Amino acid sequence: MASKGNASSNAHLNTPTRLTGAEILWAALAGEGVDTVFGYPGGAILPAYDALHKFPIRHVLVRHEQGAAHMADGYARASGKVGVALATSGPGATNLITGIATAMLDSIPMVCITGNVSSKVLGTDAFQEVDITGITLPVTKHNFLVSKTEDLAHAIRAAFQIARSGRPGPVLVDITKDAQQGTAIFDFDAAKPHPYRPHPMLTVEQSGLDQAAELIRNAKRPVILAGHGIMESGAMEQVRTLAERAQIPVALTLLGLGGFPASHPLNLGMMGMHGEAWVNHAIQESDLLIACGMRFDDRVTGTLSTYALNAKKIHIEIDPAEINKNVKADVALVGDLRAVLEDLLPRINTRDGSAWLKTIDASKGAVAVRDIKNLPDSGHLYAAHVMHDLWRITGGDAIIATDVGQHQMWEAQYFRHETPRTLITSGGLGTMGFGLPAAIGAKFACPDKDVWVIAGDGGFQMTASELATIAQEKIKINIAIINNGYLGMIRQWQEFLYEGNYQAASLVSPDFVKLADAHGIPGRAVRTRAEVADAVNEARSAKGAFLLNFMVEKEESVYPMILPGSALHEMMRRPGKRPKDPLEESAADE
Ligand SMILES: Cc1cc2nc3c(=O)[nH]c(=O)nc-3n(C[C@H](O)[C@H](O)[C@H](O)COP(=O)(O)OP(=O)(O)OC[C@H]3O[C@@H](n4cnc5c(N)ncnc54)[C@H](O)[C@@H]3O)c2cc1C
Ligand SMILES: Cc1ncc(C[n+]2csc(CCOP(=O)(O)OP(=O)(O)O)c2C)c(N)n1
Ligand SMILES: [Mg+2]
Repeated sequence: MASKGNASSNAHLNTPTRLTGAEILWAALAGEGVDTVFGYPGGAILPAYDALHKFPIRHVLVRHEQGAAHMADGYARASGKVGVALATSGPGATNLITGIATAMLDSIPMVCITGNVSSKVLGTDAFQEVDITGITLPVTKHNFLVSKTEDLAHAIRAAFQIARSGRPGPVLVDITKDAQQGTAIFDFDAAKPHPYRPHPMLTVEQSGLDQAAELIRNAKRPVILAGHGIMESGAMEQVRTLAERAQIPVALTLLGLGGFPASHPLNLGMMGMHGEAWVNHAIQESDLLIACGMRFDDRVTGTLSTYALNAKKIHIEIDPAEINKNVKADVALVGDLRAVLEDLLPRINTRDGSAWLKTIDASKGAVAVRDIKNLPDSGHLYAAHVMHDLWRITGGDAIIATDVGQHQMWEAQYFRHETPRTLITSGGLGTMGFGLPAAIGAKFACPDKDVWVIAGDGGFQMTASELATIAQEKIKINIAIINNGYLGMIRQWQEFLYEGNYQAASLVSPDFVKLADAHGIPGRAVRTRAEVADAVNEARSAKGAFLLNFMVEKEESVYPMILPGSALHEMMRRPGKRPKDPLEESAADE
């Protein structure tokens, strides 16, 4: 069972009291609203663990510190709150790094606490000493080395403020052992950091808003590019109002999925490398792109020199460094998306967008038939069928954490996300091994939600040790392994770009059902399309965690695909005959 402390210790928050550094750490975390931390002990952090039982915080013992970081990340993505991971010095701290970098690339608010050797021996290559603040400098939004007990409360409070303010990101607080053991007066209120002051460039000029409104008024073929910033800003309503009032279709990034309802008539679907063909065509033909909290990642733009050449660009973005980084903005509105849109909306009148919407609709018929409908139901099982059934059976009302690879793209294509924070996926770093621990973090954040992890047979093995965490914590997570016997995305690239020279792509795996069983988690292998729905229902109705091992087609590829170096509209389509009827791609048996 998770350790859980004594709720009465929160009293420290009201009255300045002399405490040890270890106690100050927990008291400050509790004061910041932390209820759960994910961690792994070791010598340099043991003083902190020694004080844990006095505080109302649940500690989840992970099996590898990478898991702790991904759990904190999954917790943050699912809840919108700051996730917290804890590790010892040296190898404990370095094991966190992949998880920290994953959070950094996707702007996730997270605080990682590490212990370090005593301040007197810092820099002497003491046992398990690494310069973790030096190592994590490029992958944290900020980090602190605390070597005096009296500095600790302020560092923790500042870490939370930095992690969650402006463009969110991970912050590391490294605390020497003597700083944990010493004492100081803990005064929570006095440790409050200076109020967050937005970057001086974060002021939107009235003239910028007027120009943006003018561009929208005059546009004939506008497209909203909806990104992860919608979730981070809580701007779902404002984006929807803009789209509906001005009748502008909405294309989403991978991390934007859920920010605008999939079922909304103005939702075009995902853009980019594995996005919908009609979405990418619409972007290329557009005369105005309105980028809302997205950063024109290379997976989104294809070759920049050919990207949306006829479109003016309005870029609404909180981080000035993103403006003109990849794509030049004609109008840059630098600020919080929700606040900017609230200022912009009074300037937006209703527009008739029907001609452009009709054009896009027609292009769907011509070029964009989702392939699944045409896959023969010949007893073979395709990942798309699994995603579709999962979506249909859950009614879309589930949190899905994915791993990285083909299955991640199929999830994005076939599971329709209606609401924000229901897709938890590593976009920028593309970290294999993310899915299972991220799902655990999401379950702690949203215990009443149906939480699924969808992982490949490769990535699942990177952090499969966290099955033991699920067992120990007795949490209900449904695990779907899309088992194609390959590092599928690698196989696909080798098929398309390396003349089918499959090297290090084929994968021998353990029997995942037996592996789950060894952890006391029941499971079942699924081999045909006809079994999928029953298996999904069995997993959902099981009391505890359940693992489904979907034995899917081995050499299936994700389409469409923009090959590296190609323009957004030069998508590789599934070879073979094109069906006549447009859209409504469905994996349901016809
Ligand atoms: C195998 C693989 C394939 C992929 N294929 C695709 C693909 O086909 N299509 C695709 O879209 N992606 C794809 N990705 C993901 C891609 O790499 C990027 O992670 C993704 O496109 C980034 O989306 P984003 O810009 O919306 O989010 P982020 O990278 O999180 O950027 C969000 C932006 O919003 C800003 N922001 C944050 N808060 C606010 C706020 N309050 N107000 C305003 N702005 C704010 C941030 O500063 C940042 O610039 C793929 C990833 C993998 C691993
Ligand atoms: C930690 C890490 N190592 C390597 C990669 C490169 N990579 C991207 S996708 C992929 C294959 C994933 O295979 P699997 O987990 O089986 O998923 P599939 O593509 O088959 O659905 C690899 C190796 C990565 N993204 N992350
Ligand atoms: Mg695989």
